[in-house]
Amino acid sequence: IVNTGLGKTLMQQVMTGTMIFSTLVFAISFILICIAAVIYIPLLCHIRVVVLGKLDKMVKEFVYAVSKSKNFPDALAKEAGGKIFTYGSYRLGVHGAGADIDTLCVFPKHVEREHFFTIMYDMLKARPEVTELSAVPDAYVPVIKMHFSGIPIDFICARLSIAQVPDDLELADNNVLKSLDERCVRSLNGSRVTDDILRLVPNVDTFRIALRTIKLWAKCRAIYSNVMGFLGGVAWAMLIARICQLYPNACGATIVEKFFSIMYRWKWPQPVLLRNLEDGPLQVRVWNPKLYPADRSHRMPIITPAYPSMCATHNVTDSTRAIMIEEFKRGIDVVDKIMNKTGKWSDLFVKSDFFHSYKNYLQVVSSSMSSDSQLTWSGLVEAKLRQLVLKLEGVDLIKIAHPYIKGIDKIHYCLSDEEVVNASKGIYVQERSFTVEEGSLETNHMDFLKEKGLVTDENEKNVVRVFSTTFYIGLETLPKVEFLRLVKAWDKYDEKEMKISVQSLKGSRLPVELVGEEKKLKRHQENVNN
Ligand code: 3AT
Ligand code: MN
Ligand code: MN
Repeated sequence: IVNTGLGKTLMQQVMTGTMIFSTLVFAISFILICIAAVIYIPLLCHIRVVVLGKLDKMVKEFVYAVSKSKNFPDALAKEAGGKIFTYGSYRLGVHGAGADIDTLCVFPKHVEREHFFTIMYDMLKARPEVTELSAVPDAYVPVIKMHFSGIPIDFICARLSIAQVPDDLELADNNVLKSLDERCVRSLNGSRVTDDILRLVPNVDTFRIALRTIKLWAKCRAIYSNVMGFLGGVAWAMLIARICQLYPNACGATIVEKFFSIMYRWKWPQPVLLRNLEDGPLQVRVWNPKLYPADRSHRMPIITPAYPSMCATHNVTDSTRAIMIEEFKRGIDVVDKIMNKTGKWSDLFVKSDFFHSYKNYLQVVSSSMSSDSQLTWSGLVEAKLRQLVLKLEGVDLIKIAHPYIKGIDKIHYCLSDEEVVNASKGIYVQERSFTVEEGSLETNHMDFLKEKGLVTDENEKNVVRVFSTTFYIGLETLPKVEFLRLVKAWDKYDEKEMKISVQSLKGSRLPVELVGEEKKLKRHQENVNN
Protein backbone atom coordinates (compact mmCIF):
# COMPACT_ATOMS: atom_id res chain seq x y z
CA ILE A 1 0.00 0.00 0.00
CA VAL A 2 2.80 2.36 0.91
CA ASN A 3 4.17 2.18 -2.63
CA THR A 4 0.94 3.25 -4.33
CA GLY A 5 -0.10 6.89 -4.46
CA LEU A 6 -3.40 6.07 -2.81
CA GLY A 7 -1.59 4.25 -0.04
CA LYS A 8 0.59 7.22 0.67
CA THR A 9 -2.27 9.66 1.14
CA LEU A 10 -4.11 7.17 3.28
CA MET A 11 -0.98 6.63 5.33
CA GLN A 12 -0.46 10.37 5.66
CA GLN A 13 -4.05 10.85 6.73
CA VAL A 14 -3.77 8.13 9.35
CA MET A 15 -0.44 9.57 10.54
CA THR A 16 -1.69 13.14 10.90
CA GLY A 17 -4.83 11.89 12.64
CA THR A 18 -2.79 9.92 15.18
CA MET A 19 -0.35 12.77 15.64
CA ILE A 20 -3.06 15.33 16.30
CA PHE A 21 -4.70 12.94 18.71
CA SER A 22 -1.50 12.14 20.62
CA THR A 23 -0.44 15.78 20.72
CA LEU A 24 -3.83 16.62 22.16
CA VAL A 25 -3.58 13.86 24.78
CA PHE A 26 -0.06 15.01 25.62
CA ALA A 27 -1.11 18.65 25.98
CA ILE A 28 -4.13 17.83 28.12
CA SER A 29 -2.20 15.53 30.42
CA PHE A 30 0.53 18.15 30.73
CA ILE A 31 -2.02 20.78 31.76
CA LEU A 32 -3.60 18.33 34.19
CA ILE A 33 -0.20 17.54 35.74
CA CYS A 34 0.49 21.27 36.08
CA ILE A 35 -2.84 21.87 37.79
CA ALA A 36 -2.26 18.88 40.09
CA ALA A 37 1.22 20.14 40.94
CA VAL A 38 -0.01 23.67 41.67
CA ILE A 39 -2.63 22.28 44.05
CA TYR A 40 -0.68 19.35 45.47
CA ILE A 41 2.81 20.76 46.14
CA PRO A 42 1.67 23.52 48.54
CA LEU A 43 -0.68 20.96 50.08
CA LEU A 44 2.25 18.62 50.74
CA CYS A 45 4.30 21.39 52.34
CA HIS A 46 1.28 22.57 54.23
CA ILE A 47 -0.04 19.26 55.47
CA ARG A 48 2.06 19.26 58.67
CA VAL A 49 0.71 22.72 59.56
CA VAL A 50 -2.86 21.51 58.98
CA VAL A 51 -2.29 18.40 61.09
CA LEU A 52 -0.86 20.48 63.94
CA GLY A 53 -3.84 22.84 63.78
CA LYS A 54 -6.23 19.91 64.10
CA LEU A 55 -4.26 18.42 67.00
CA ASP A 56 -4.26 21.74 68.86
CA LYS A 57 -8.02 22.00 68.43
CA MET A 58 -8.48 18.43 69.66
CA VAL A 59 -6.36 19.14 72.77
CA LYS A 60 -8.63 22.06 73.65
CA GLU A 61 -11.73 19.88 73.13
CA PHE A 62 -10.12 17.20 75.31
CA VAL A 63 -9.43 19.63 78.18
CA TYR A 64 -12.95 21.02 77.81
CA ALA A 65 -14.49 17.53 77.96
CA VAL A 66 -12.55 16.57 81.09
CA SER A 67 -13.40 19.92 82.74
CA LYS A 68 -17.11 19.43 81.99
CA SER A 69 -16.99 15.88 83.41
CA LYS A 70 -15.65 17.51 86.61
CA ASN A 71 -18.70 19.79 86.68
CA PHE A 72 -16.87 22.95 85.64
CA PRO A 73 -19.20 25.73 84.49
CA ASP A 74 -19.07 26.17 80.73
CA ALA A 75 -17.05 29.42 80.75
CA LEU A 76 -14.41 28.00 83.09
CA ALA A 77 -14.20 24.74 81.14
CA LYS A 78 -13.49 26.77 78.01
CA GLU A 79 -10.86 28.88 79.77
CA ALA A 80 -9.05 25.77 81.04
CA GLY A 81 -7.33 25.88 77.64
CA GLY A 82 -4.73 23.31 76.60
CA LYS A 83 -1.93 23.74 74.08
CA ILE A 84 0.52 21.83 71.89
CA PHE A 85 4.25 22.38 71.45
CA THR A 86 6.57 20.68 69.01
CA TYR A 87 10.12 19.48 69.60
CA GLY A 88 12.60 17.26 67.71
CA SER A 89 13.72 17.80 64.10
CA TYR A 90 10.41 19.41 63.03
CA ARG A 91 10.71 22.10 65.70
CA LEU A 92 14.35 22.73 64.77
CA GLY A 93 13.30 23.08 61.12
CA VAL A 94 15.64 20.34 59.89
CA HIS A 95 13.18 17.49 59.27
CA GLY A 96 13.34 15.29 56.20
CA ALA A 97 10.40 14.23 53.98
CA GLY A 98 9.42 11.16 56.02
CA ALA A 99 10.18 12.56 59.48
CA ASP A 100 7.69 12.44 62.32
CA ILE A 101 6.31 15.45 64.17
CA ASP A 102 7.25 15.22 67.82
CA THR A 103 4.36 16.87 69.61
CA LEU A 104 3.82 17.69 73.27
CA CYS A 105 0.35 18.22 74.70
CA VAL A 106 0.13 20.43 77.80
CA PHE A 107 -2.93 20.60 80.05
CA PRO A 108 -3.96 22.16 83.42
CA LYS A 109 -3.80 20.42 86.78
CA HIS A 110 -7.39 19.15 86.98
CA VAL A 111 -6.72 16.96 83.92
CA GLU A 112 -4.92 13.72 84.82
CA ARG A 113 -2.16 12.05 82.80
CA GLU A 114 -4.38 8.94 82.62
CA HIS A 115 -7.05 11.00 80.82
CA PHE A 116 -4.59 11.56 77.97
CA PHE A 117 -4.15 7.82 77.46
CA THR A 118 -7.89 7.08 77.72
CA ILE A 119 -10.07 10.04 76.71
CA MET A 120 -7.62 11.66 74.27
CA TYR A 121 -6.75 8.21 72.92
CA ASP A 122 -10.42 7.47 72.21
CA MET A 123 -10.91 10.86 70.58
CA LEU A 124 -7.99 10.12 68.26
CA LYS A 125 -9.30 6.64 67.57
CA ALA A 126 -12.61 8.13 66.42
CA ARG A 127 -10.90 10.33 63.80
CA PRO A 128 -10.82 9.04 60.24
CA GLU A 129 -7.39 10.67 59.65
CA VAL A 130 -5.76 8.60 62.39
CA THR A 131 -4.14 5.24 61.57
CA GLU A 132 -1.62 2.95 63.29
CA LEU A 133 -2.64 4.29 66.69
CA SER A 134 -0.82 2.79 69.68
CA ALA A 135 -0.31 3.98 73.25
CA VAL A 136 2.82 3.26 75.33
CA PRO A 137 1.85 4.75 78.73
CA ASP A 138 4.58 2.81 80.63
CA ALA A 139 7.55 4.04 78.58
CA TYR A 140 10.30 6.20 80.15
CA VAL A 141 8.67 9.03 78.22
CA PRO A 142 5.04 7.84 77.87
CA VAL A 143 3.77 8.34 74.32
CA ILE A 144 0.87 7.86 71.92
CA LYS A 145 2.18 6.92 68.48
CA MET A 146 0.06 7.35 65.38
CA HIS A 147 -0.16 8.50 61.80
CA PHE A 148 -2.34 11.58 61.30
CA SER A 149 -3.23 12.15 57.63
CA GLY A 150 -0.29 9.88 56.88
CA ILE A 151 2.20 11.91 58.96
CA PRO A 152 3.84 9.95 61.79
CA ILE A 153 3.30 11.63 65.16
CA ASP A 154 4.91 11.02 68.56
CA PHE A 155 2.37 12.50 70.93
CA ILE A 156 3.52 13.01 74.55
CA CYS A 157 1.91 14.91 77.39
CA ALA A 158 2.54 16.99 80.51
CA ARG A 159 0.17 18.05 83.27
CA LEU A 160 1.13 21.46 84.65
CA SER A 161 0.41 22.65 88.17
CA ILE A 162 -1.68 25.61 86.99
CA ALA A 163 -5.44 25.97 86.65
CA GLN A 164 -5.43 27.24 83.06
CA VAL A 165 -3.18 26.70 80.04
CA PRO A 166 -3.58 29.84 77.89
CA ASP A 167 -2.44 30.02 74.26
CA ASP A 168 0.47 32.33 75.07
CA LEU A 169 1.92 30.02 77.71
CA GLU A 170 5.70 29.48 77.43
CA LEU A 171 7.71 26.67 78.93
CA ALA A 172 11.02 28.50 79.29
CA ASP A 173 10.59 29.45 82.98
CA ASN A 174 12.08 26.77 85.26
CA ASN A 175 9.19 27.32 87.67
CA VAL A 176 6.78 25.50 85.33
CA LEU A 177 8.56 22.32 86.49
CA LYS A 178 7.69 22.90 90.16
CA SER A 179 5.75 20.08 91.87
CA LEU A 180 5.34 18.09 88.66
CA ASP A 181 5.34 14.34 88.19
CA GLU A 182 8.78 13.06 87.02
CA ARG A 183 7.30 11.81 83.76
CA CYS A 184 5.89 15.27 83.07
CA VAL A 185 9.31 16.84 83.71
CA ARG A 186 10.85 14.40 81.21
CA SER A 187 8.12 15.09 78.65
CA LEU A 188 8.61 18.86 78.95
CA ASN A 189 12.37 18.44 78.60
CA GLY A 190 12.41 17.72 74.84
CA SER A 191 10.53 20.90 74.04
CA ARG A 192 12.49 23.05 76.51
CA VAL A 193 15.80 21.80 75.07
CA THR A 194 14.91 22.43 71.39
CA ASP A 195 13.51 25.88 72.23
CA ASP A 196 16.69 26.74 74.15
CA ILE A 197 18.92 25.58 71.30
CA LEU A 198 17.05 27.88 68.90
CA ARG A 199 17.28 30.76 71.40
CA LEU A 200 21.01 30.27 71.98
CA VAL A 201 21.97 30.19 68.31
CA PRO A 202 22.91 33.61 66.83
CA ASN A 203 21.50 32.95 63.33
CA VAL A 204 18.86 30.24 62.99
CA ASP A 205 18.96 30.03 59.16
CA THR A 206 22.70 29.38 59.11
CA PHE A 207 22.30 26.88 61.94
CA ARG A 208 19.66 24.96 59.95
CA ILE A 209 21.74 24.75 56.76
CA ALA A 210 24.80 23.53 58.67
CA LEU A 211 22.80 21.07 60.77
CA ARG A 212 21.05 19.56 57.74
CA THR A 213 24.48 19.04 56.16
CA ILE A 214 25.91 17.38 59.26
CA LYS A 215 22.84 15.18 59.81
CA LEU A 216 23.06 13.89 56.24
CA TRP A 217 26.83 13.42 56.58
CA ALA A 218 26.46 11.52 59.87
CA LYS A 219 23.79 9.23 58.39
CA CYS A 220 25.91 8.48 55.31
CA ARG A 221 28.99 7.82 57.44
CA ALA A 222 26.96 5.49 59.73
CA ILE A 223 27.59 7.48 62.92
CA TYR A 224 24.01 8.69 63.55
CA SER A 225 22.53 6.57 66.34
CA ASN A 226 22.17 7.30 70.03
CA VAL A 227 21.38 3.66 70.99
CA MET A 228 24.51 2.28 69.32
CA GLY A 229 26.82 4.73 71.09
CA PHE A 230 27.12 7.40 68.43
CA LEU A 231 25.21 10.71 68.53
CA GLY A 232 21.46 11.24 68.03
CA GLY A 233 19.68 14.24 66.52
CA VAL A 234 19.75 16.45 69.64
CA ALA A 235 23.48 15.92 70.23
CA TRP A 236 24.41 16.78 66.62
CA ALA A 237 22.18 19.87 66.91
CA MET A 238 23.99 21.01 70.08
CA LEU A 239 27.44 20.56 68.48
CA ILE A 240 26.44 22.70 65.48
CA ALA A 241 24.82 25.25 67.82
CA ARG A 242 28.11 25.54 69.72
CA ILE A 243 30.06 26.19 66.50
CA CYS A 244 27.45 28.78 65.48
CA GLN A 245 27.98 30.52 68.83
CA LEU A 246 31.75 30.59 68.26
CA TYR A 247 31.36 32.03 64.72
CA PRO A 248 28.18 34.17 64.87
CA ASN A 249 28.75 35.77 61.44
CA ALA A 250 29.91 32.72 59.50
CA CYS A 251 27.88 31.19 56.64
CA GLY A 252 26.71 27.57 56.62
CA ALA A 253 29.73 26.25 54.69
CA THR A 254 32.15 27.89 57.13
CA ILE A 255 30.23 26.45 60.09
CA VAL A 256 30.61 22.97 58.56
CA GLU A 257 34.33 23.51 58.02
CA LYS A 258 34.85 24.83 61.57
CA PHE A 259 32.73 22.00 62.95
CA PHE A 260 35.12 19.36 61.60
CA SER A 261 38.31 21.13 62.64
CA ILE A 262 37.12 22.10 66.13
CA MET A 263 35.51 18.75 66.89
CA TYR A 264 38.62 16.90 65.68
CA ARG A 265 40.77 18.86 68.13
CA TRP A 266 38.30 18.96 71.03
CA LYS A 267 39.89 17.98 74.37
CA TRP A 268 37.36 15.34 75.47
CA PRO A 269 36.09 14.77 78.13
CA GLN A 270 35.83 18.55 78.36
CA PRO A 271 32.06 19.04 77.93
CA VAL A 272 30.34 20.91 75.09
CA LEU A 273 28.04 23.48 76.73
CA LEU A 274 25.74 26.05 75.15
CA ARG A 275 25.47 28.04 78.39
CA ASN A 276 26.63 27.85 82.00
CA LEU A 277 24.95 25.13 84.01
CA GLU A 278 22.34 26.53 86.35
CA ASP A 279 20.57 25.23 89.41
CA GLY A 280 16.80 25.18 89.67
CA PRO A 281 13.76 24.48 91.85
CA LEU A 282 13.77 20.67 91.66
CA GLN A 283 15.37 17.88 93.70
CA VAL A 284 16.79 16.32 90.49
CA ARG A 285 20.50 16.26 89.74
CA VAL A 286 22.09 18.49 87.16
CA TRP A 287 25.07 17.04 85.22
CA ASN A 288 28.16 17.55 87.34
CA PRO A 289 31.32 15.41 86.94
CA LYS A 290 32.82 16.95 90.09
CA LEU A 291 29.97 15.57 92.21
CA TYR A 292 28.88 12.40 90.43
CA PRO A 293 31.26 9.58 89.39
CA ALA A 294 28.76 8.41 86.72
CA ASP A 295 29.04 11.81 85.02
CA ARG A 296 32.86 11.54 85.15
CA SER A 297 32.66 8.39 83.02
CA HIS A 298 31.12 10.25 80.05
CA ARG A 299 33.66 10.09 77.22
CA MET A 300 32.21 12.77 74.98
CA PRO A 301 29.87 14.88 77.13
CA ILE A 302 27.45 17.14 75.23
CA ILE A 303 25.16 18.80 77.76
CA THR A 304 21.56 19.90 77.20
CA PRO A 305 21.04 23.63 77.88
CA ALA A 306 17.64 23.51 79.66
CA TYR A 307 17.39 22.93 83.40
CA PRO A 308 17.83 20.19 84.61
CA SER A 309 20.84 19.82 82.29
CA MET A 310 21.75 16.27 81.30
CA CYS A 311 24.36 14.54 79.19
CA ALA A 312 22.88 13.61 75.78
CA THR A 313 25.76 11.28 74.94
CA HIS A 314 25.77 8.86 77.87
CA ASN A 315 26.11 5.90 75.43
CA VAL A 316 29.38 6.90 73.74
CA THR A 317 32.18 4.35 74.26
CA ASP A 318 35.95 4.64 73.59
CA SER A 319 35.46 2.89 70.24
CA THR A 320 32.54 4.96 68.99
CA ARG A 321 34.32 8.15 70.04
CA ALA A 322 37.48 7.09 68.18
CA ILE A 323 35.39 6.29 65.08
CA MET A 324 33.66 9.70 65.19
CA ILE A 325 36.98 11.54 65.65
CA GLU A 326 38.32 9.64 62.62
CA GLU A 327 35.25 10.82 60.67
CA PHE A 328 35.87 14.45 61.76
CA LYS A 329 39.38 14.02 60.31
CA ARG A 330 37.93 12.74 57.04
CA GLY A 331 35.60 15.75 57.06
CA ILE A 332 38.58 18.12 57.37
CA ASP A 333 40.29 16.45 54.40
CA VAL A 334 37.18 16.60 52.21
CA VAL A 335 36.50 20.27 53.03
CA ASP A 336 40.18 21.12 52.40
CA LYS A 337 39.84 19.66 48.91
CA ILE A 338 36.60 21.61 48.32
CA MET A 339 38.34 24.82 49.40
CA ASN A 340 41.25 24.33 46.99
CA LYS A 341 38.83 23.24 44.25
CA THR A 342 40.01 19.65 43.89
CA GLY A 343 36.94 18.16 45.56
CA LYS A 344 33.18 18.60 45.74
CA TRP A 345 30.58 18.72 48.51
CA SER A 346 29.06 15.40 47.48
CA ASP A 347 32.32 13.71 48.57
CA LEU A 348 31.22 14.42 52.12
CA PHE A 349 28.22 12.12 51.68
CA VAL A 350 30.00 9.02 50.37
CA LYS A 351 28.47 5.95 52.07
CA SER A 352 30.56 4.34 54.80
CA ASP A 353 32.11 1.01 53.80
CA PHE A 354 31.65 -0.60 57.20
CA PHE A 355 31.27 -4.08 55.71
CA HIS A 356 34.60 -3.85 53.89
CA SER A 357 36.56 -2.16 56.65
CA TYR A 358 37.25 -5.04 59.04
CA LYS A 359 38.77 -8.49 58.81
CA ASN A 360 36.60 -9.77 61.64
CA TYR A 361 32.97 -9.17 62.52
CA LEU A 362 30.87 -10.34 65.38
CA GLN A 363 27.36 -11.22 64.28
CA VAL A 364 24.49 -11.07 66.79
CA VAL A 365 21.28 -12.64 65.52
CA SER A 366 18.06 -12.10 67.46
CA SER A 367 14.99 -13.92 66.20
CA SER A 368 11.37 -14.76 67.05
CA MET A 369 8.51 -16.71 65.61
CA SER A 370 6.23 -13.64 65.38
CA SER A 371 6.74 -10.08 64.15
CA ASP A 372 5.24 -8.64 67.35
CA SER A 373 7.66 -10.35 69.73
CA GLN A 374 10.54 -9.68 67.32
CA LEU A 375 9.89 -5.94 67.52
CA THR A 376 10.32 -5.83 71.31
CA TRP A 377 12.94 -8.61 71.51
CA SER A 378 15.26 -7.07 68.90
CA GLY A 379 14.74 -3.68 70.57
CA LEU A 380 15.94 -5.12 73.86
CA VAL A 381 18.96 -6.80 72.23
CA GLU A 382 19.80 -3.56 70.40
CA ALA A 383 19.66 -1.56 73.63
CA LYS A 384 22.00 -4.05 75.37
CA LEU A 385 24.46 -4.37 72.50
CA ARG A 386 26.44 -1.45 73.90
CA GLN A 387 27.29 -3.62 76.93
CA LEU A 388 28.89 -6.15 74.58
CA VAL A 389 30.84 -3.39 72.85
CA LEU A 390 32.11 -2.20 76.25
CA LYS A 391 33.20 -5.76 77.19
CA LEU A 392 34.95 -6.21 73.84
CA GLU A 393 36.78 -2.92 74.31
CA GLY A 394 38.09 -4.31 77.59
CA VAL A 395 39.84 -7.19 75.78
CA ASP A 396 43.55 -6.45 75.31
CA LEU A 397 43.72 -7.86 71.79
CA ILE A 398 40.83 -5.72 70.53
CA LYS A 399 41.63 -2.16 69.62
CA ILE A 400 38.24 -1.11 68.30
CA ALA A 401 34.79 -2.69 68.55
CA HIS A 402 32.67 -0.90 65.95
CA PRO A 403 28.89 -1.47 66.16
CA TYR A 404 26.92 -0.98 62.95
CA ILE A 405 24.23 1.66 63.49
CA LYS A 406 21.24 -0.52 62.70
CA GLY A 407 20.07 -4.09 62.79
CA ILE A 408 19.19 -5.84 59.52
CA ASP A 409 15.66 -7.24 59.50
CA LYS A 410 14.85 -10.45 57.65
CA ILE A 411 11.87 -12.74 57.27
CA HIS A 412 12.58 -16.43 56.57
CA TYR A 413 9.94 -18.81 55.22
CA CYS A 414 11.13 -22.19 56.51
CA LEU A 415 9.97 -25.61 55.35
CA SER A 416 11.88 -27.82 57.79
CA ASP A 417 13.06 -27.82 61.40
CA GLU A 418 16.62 -27.54 60.14
CA GLU A 419 15.78 -24.38 58.23
CA VAL A 420 14.15 -22.91 61.35
CA VAL A 421 17.31 -23.63 63.39
CA ASN A 422 19.49 -22.18 60.64
CA ALA A 423 17.39 -19.05 60.21
CA SER A 424 17.65 -18.29 63.92
CA LYS A 425 21.45 -18.43 63.52
CA GLY A 426 21.54 -16.06 60.60
CA ILE A 427 21.95 -18.73 57.94
CA TYR A 428 19.60 -17.86 55.09
CA VAL A 429 17.06 -20.23 53.64
CA GLN A 430 17.79 -20.51 49.92
CA GLU A 431 15.47 -18.14 48.01
CA ARG A 432 13.01 -17.95 50.92
CA SER A 433 14.76 -15.33 53.10
CA PHE A 434 13.91 -11.67 52.51
CA THR A 435 15.48 -8.48 53.78
CA VAL A 436 12.90 -5.88 54.80
CA GLU A 437 13.14 -2.16 55.53
CA GLU A 438 13.26 -1.08 59.16
CA GLY A 439 9.76 -1.32 60.65
CA SER A 440 8.38 -3.53 57.84
CA LEU A 441 8.28 -6.88 59.63
CA GLU A 442 4.58 -7.10 58.78
CA THR A 443 5.36 -7.61 55.08
CA ASN A 444 4.05 -10.93 53.76
CA HIS A 445 5.87 -12.62 50.87
CA MET A 446 3.61 -15.69 50.51
CA ASP A 447 1.95 -14.52 47.29
CA PHE A 448 5.35 -13.86 45.75
CA LEU A 449 6.70 -17.25 46.88
CA LYS A 450 3.70 -19.10 45.45
CA GLU A 451 3.88 -17.17 42.20
CA LYS A 452 7.54 -18.17 41.84
CA GLY A 453 6.72 -21.78 42.74
CA LEU A 454 9.01 -21.61 45.79
CA VAL A 455 6.07 -22.57 47.97
CA THR A 456 3.33 -24.84 46.61
CA ASP A 457 -0.31 -25.38 47.58
CA GLU A 458 0.77 -28.70 49.15
CA ASN A 459 3.55 -27.44 51.40
CA GLU A 460 2.06 -24.01 52.15
CA LYS A 461 0.66 -25.19 55.50
CA ASN A 462 4.17 -26.33 56.59
CA VAL A 463 5.71 -22.90 56.18
CA VAL A 464 7.10 -21.52 59.45
CA ARG A 465 8.02 -17.86 59.47
CA VAL A 466 11.13 -16.80 61.41
CA PHE A 467 11.82 -13.09 61.96
CA SER A 468 15.43 -12.12 62.53
CA THR A 469 17.33 -8.93 63.25
CA THR A 470 21.09 -9.13 62.85
CA PHE A 471 23.56 -6.72 64.40
CA TYR A 472 27.23 -6.46 63.44
CA ILE A 473 30.28 -5.36 65.37
CA GLY A 474 33.47 -4.84 63.34
CA LEU A 475 36.62 -5.80 65.25
CA GLU A 476 40.00 -4.24 64.84
CA THR A 477 42.69 -6.39 66.45
CA LEU A 478 45.78 -4.30 65.95
CA PRO A 479 48.18 -6.36 68.10
CA LYS A 480 48.15 -9.10 65.42
CA VAL A 481 49.26 -6.62 62.77
CA GLU A 482 51.87 -5.25 65.13
CA PHE A 483 53.14 -8.74 65.80
CA LEU A 484 53.45 -9.46 62.07
CA ARG A 485 55.29 -6.19 61.58
CA LEU A 486 57.58 -7.07 64.47
CA VAL A 487 58.67 -10.46 63.12
CA LYS A 488 58.90 -9.27 59.53
CA ALA A 489 61.22 -6.50 60.63
CA TRP A 490 63.91 -9.20 61.15
CA ASP A 491 66.89 -8.39 58.89
CA LYS A 492 67.05 -11.99 57.59
CA TYR A 493 63.31 -12.10 56.77
CA ASP A 494 62.73 -13.11 53.15
CA GLU A 495 59.24 -12.55 51.82
CA LYS A 496 59.59 -15.27 49.14
CA GLU A 497 60.97 -17.90 51.46
CA MET A 498 59.11 -17.34 54.68
CA LYS A 499 55.46 -16.99 55.57
CA ILE A 500 53.68 -16.11 58.76
CA SER A 501 49.95 -16.37 59.50
CA VAL A 502 47.99 -15.67 62.66
CA GLN A 503 44.29 -16.49 62.91
CA SER A 504 41.65 -17.20 65.47
CA LEU A 505 40.22 -20.71 65.40
CA LYS A 506 37.15 -22.29 66.95
CA GLY A 507 37.94 -25.13 69.39
CA SER A 508 36.02 -27.54 67.17
CA ARG A 509 38.23 -26.65 64.20
CA LEU A 510 41.46 -27.61 65.97
CA PRO A 511 43.35 -30.49 64.30
CA VAL A 512 42.18 -33.98 65.29
CA GLU A 513 45.62 -35.09 66.48
CA LEU A 514 45.47 -32.41 69.19
CA VAL A 515 42.01 -33.05 70.58
CA GLY A 516 41.25 -36.66 69.57
CA GLU A 517 38.36 -37.85 67.35
CA GLU A 518 35.85 -38.38 70.17
CA LYS A 519 36.43 -35.06 71.89
CA LYS A 520 36.31 -33.25 68.55
CA LEU A 521 32.90 -34.69 67.84
CA LYS A 522 31.70 -33.68 71.29
CA ARG A 523 33.00 -30.15 70.88
CA HIS A 524 31.34 -29.92 67.50
CA GLN A 525 28.06 -31.06 69.01
CA GLU A 526 28.32 -28.47 71.76
CA ASN A 527 28.90 -25.78 69.18
CA VAL A 528 25.82 -26.79 67.24
CA ASN A 529 23.71 -26.83 70.37
CA ASN A 530 24.80 -23.34 71.34
P1 3AT B 1 13.83 12.61 63.00
O1 3AT B 1 13.87 13.68 61.97
O2 3AT B 1 12.47 12.40 63.62
O3 3AT B 1 14.45 11.33 62.53
P2 3AT B 1 14.50 13.73 65.59
O4 3AT B 1 15.71 14.48 66.02
O5 3AT B 1 13.21 14.46 65.60
O6 3AT B 1 14.83 13.13 64.16
P3 3AT B 1 13.20 11.69 67.20
O7 3AT B 1 11.87 11.98 66.57
O8 3AT B 1 13.59 10.26 67.30
O9 3AT B 1 14.42 12.43 66.49
O10 3AT B 1 13.26 12.26 68.67
C1 3AT B 1 12.88 13.56 68.98
C2 3AT B 1 13.28 13.88 70.41
O11 3AT B 1 12.64 13.00 71.32
C3 3AT B 1 14.74 13.72 70.68
C4 3AT B 1 14.78 13.44 72.14
O12 3AT B 1 14.70 14.65 72.87
C5 3AT B 1 13.51 12.69 72.38
N1 3AT B 1 13.72 11.23 72.37
C6 3AT B 1 13.67 10.39 71.32
N2 3AT B 1 13.91 9.13 71.67
C7 3AT B 1 14.13 9.15 72.99
C8 3AT B 1 14.42 8.16 73.97
N3 3AT B 1 14.55 6.86 73.65
N4 3AT B 1 14.56 8.57 75.25
C9 3AT B 1 14.45 9.86 75.59
N5 3AT B 1 14.17 10.83 74.71
C10 3AT B 1 14.02 10.49 73.45
MN1 MN C 1 11.35 13.49 65.13
MN1 MN D 1 9.98 11.07 67.32
